Amino acid sequence: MKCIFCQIVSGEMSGDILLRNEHICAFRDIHPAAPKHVLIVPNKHIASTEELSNNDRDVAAELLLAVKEVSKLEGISETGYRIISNCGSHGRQEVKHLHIHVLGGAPMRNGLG
Ligand code: DGP
Repeated sequence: MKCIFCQIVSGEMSGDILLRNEHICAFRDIHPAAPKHVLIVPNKHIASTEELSNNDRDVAAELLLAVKEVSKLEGISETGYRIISNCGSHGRQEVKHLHIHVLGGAPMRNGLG
């Protein structure tokens, strides 16, 4: 079956999209873990940070720059937020398409583990 996030990027599956450009797409997480929870994904299928190559420098930069745009759109740029990218089984990555979680809208719990 085709990757869920590829389907959202292509429009085959609906998604609450906030932002998109040539390289990335940002949409709301279907199971929000915070009042504001947005996922930023590359349009191109890259499975995880481990699969990023030197040819992906533009997309890697766009992913991080999109965090700032999302924070403005979600009204959390001043209060702050947390970004997370899970990778592999120890990272508990469920969807095997690289994504950055942007979480905010309330104080995050202490700790990262
Ligand atoms: P991760 O564990 O980092 O792979 O998190 C994957 C996230 O993707 C999880 O928070 C739920 C979200 N998710 C899974 N399926 C869908 C979907 O079909 N639509 C949206 N918007 N989010 C999804």
